Amino acid sequence: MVLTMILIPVLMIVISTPCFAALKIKLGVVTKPGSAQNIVAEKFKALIEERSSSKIKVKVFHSASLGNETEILQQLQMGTIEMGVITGGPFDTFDPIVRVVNYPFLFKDNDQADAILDGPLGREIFNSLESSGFKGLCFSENGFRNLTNNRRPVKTPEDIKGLKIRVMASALHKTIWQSLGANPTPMPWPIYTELEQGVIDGQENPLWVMEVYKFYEIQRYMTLTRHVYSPHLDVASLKWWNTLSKANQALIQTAMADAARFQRRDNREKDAARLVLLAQKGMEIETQPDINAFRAKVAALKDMELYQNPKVHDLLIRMIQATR
Ligand code: EAX
Repeated sequence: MVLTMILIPVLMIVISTPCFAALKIKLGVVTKPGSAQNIVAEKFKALIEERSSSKIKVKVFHSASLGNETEILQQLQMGTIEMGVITGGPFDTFDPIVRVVNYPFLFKDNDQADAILDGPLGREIFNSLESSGFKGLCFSENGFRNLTNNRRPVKTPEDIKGLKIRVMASALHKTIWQSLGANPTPMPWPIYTELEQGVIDGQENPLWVMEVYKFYEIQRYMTLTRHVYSPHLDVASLKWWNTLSKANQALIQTAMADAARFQRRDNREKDAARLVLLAQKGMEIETQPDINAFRAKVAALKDMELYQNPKVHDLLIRMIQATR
């Protein structure tokens, strides 16, 4: 009897403490189902719900239903949503350190990108992001970005002159395309209508985008420029993260890392078939552009204002050394 009198109140306290209550996560992505970001998000949802026996639930908000990537990042800062899978580009205005991973022609290939981003240099980027209110969990991928346009085949930077190219909301991406001679126009995702109506001549994105968003219907020429390796930063709101128990933090961190590894493999396995499909759909694909000429045009970037912050510059130099 006495035991029951003690046990019942104790049990009630335990059950009502937050770490036993179900945790609900709103996760924002700007792209539609089937996209790289959504594959990470859906895999994360499946893993975390299974591993927590549904004590942690995830609702994926896709197709920019929470706003564009900049707006999702602002909501993460405020803590009104919990997580996001966001392309590197739009982080630019929140913390210039992210420009380091978007530096043109930095990574030779996928393996090198993984080794560096999953290692201590990648960790430095996430550590820095904490002062802007983001908890970086891991890197998944958009992939190596390629140019498409509707005006002419592009093999050298001369062919780019004057093309109106949509770029992400990023000072770096804008400068890259200015340096290459284009007329870059920053615009949030999605951009199908603008391409279709000819408001812009072209855009740049990894191969999966041309397939999933059917850009082969409205873009004739593609060049395998692979000018920027574009990761997603899989992030949580730091404000929210700090309210979680250590156990839940560990569960979420591991599930997101597993989801990211799954998605990177999945994306890469599909690339060869995508090239075949895009050619079948009628795209003219330049597979061997003059990459050295492109590189030369952007070589001065690392000494520009964009990278003048000492912390950013220092990491860039170490990143470049680590990839040579
Ligand atoms: O993933 O805005 C962009 O160009 C991104 O790469 C887009 O969200 C597709």
